[in-house]
Amino acid sequence: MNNILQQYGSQFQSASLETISGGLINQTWKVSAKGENFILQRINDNVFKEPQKIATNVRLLADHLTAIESDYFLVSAIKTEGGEELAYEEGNGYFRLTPFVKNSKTIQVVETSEQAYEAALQFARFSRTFSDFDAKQLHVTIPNFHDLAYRYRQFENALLTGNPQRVKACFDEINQIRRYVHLVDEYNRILGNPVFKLRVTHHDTKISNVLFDLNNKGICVIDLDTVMPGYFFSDVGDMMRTYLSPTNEEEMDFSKILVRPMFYHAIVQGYSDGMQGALSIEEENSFSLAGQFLIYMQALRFLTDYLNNDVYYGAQFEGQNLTRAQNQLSLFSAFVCARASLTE
Ligand code: GN1
Ligand code: MG
Repeated sequence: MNNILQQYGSQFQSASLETISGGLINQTWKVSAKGENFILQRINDNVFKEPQKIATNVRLLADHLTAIESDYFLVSAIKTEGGEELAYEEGNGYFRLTPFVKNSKTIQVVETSEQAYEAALQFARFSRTFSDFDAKQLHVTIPNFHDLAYRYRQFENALLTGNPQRVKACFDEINQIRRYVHLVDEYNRILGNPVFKLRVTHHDTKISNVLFDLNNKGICVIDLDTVMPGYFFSDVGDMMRTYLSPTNEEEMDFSKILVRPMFYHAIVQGYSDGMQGALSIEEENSFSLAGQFLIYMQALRFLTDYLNNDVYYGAQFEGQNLTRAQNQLSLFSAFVCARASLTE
């Protein structure tokens, strides 16, 4: 990584790197150089086909904050000595360097409902801060990223063009997915309804994308590569998907997958508080639908990738994406069962 870091100046000559694991798409390192810490991220340009769009989006948001004199803390990229927001090396790809925020920490697993509340508050605060910014100005860094109808079409294509042995072996999972196809129609209906507002949306609301201070209060959100115009469903739904169960999508013992009602209520409360009255009544009434959409979408995405020989997520062992899909289908069932009592 030396050639990349050198683009940021001589301070990085004897920098040390430590891998940060967790994400499935980009690679991340903590960089220490001359007593200061940074985060370096290699952008996966198979997924982000035009990495410059990420940099442009963050700059547009930063400019907006300056214009409205907001003190919102946006973690922007450090520029290379040549003034670029991305460092590039032939054969090595695109990188972003950001400061490591002092006295901050990230957490990997949501253990308390207070953490869920704080995270939801932060993701809502992020969207709310940009409520006077026209979200349509942002570039779409991954086209159709959270478009449920598009994800369903990809799944149907995989049934036709994917690995035929895998398609055959996934008879049960394919049927489970098909049983809930009405969600796709519901999603399409909703998108045509302007009461669901297009907002600046994060699209990757896992807990490790929130910075906490040392008193466990949220500071801000990070990992802004999927910030795009989007809907309430994406951020709320992905929190449901990743905070409700004490297990994550890698868990292979599906009997451990649970929906924790206190965590559901913490997300609803935190998100509503952070939006400060900006949600429409219809949005306020759609929290549980958001959970369904996003859990279902992730099951679809993992299963589709398995059928397509793991081209998108990769796999460390045979059947990993199938297991992930089964895990998300279990979570989906648990969520659907719990839904009535959650929304009482
Ligand atoms: C990917 O790379 P990571 O883990 O932040 C994916 C998300 C999925 C998630 C599932 C760009 O996010 O949409 O929900 O994996 N990001 C992209 O773990 O596809
Ligand atoms: Mg991400």
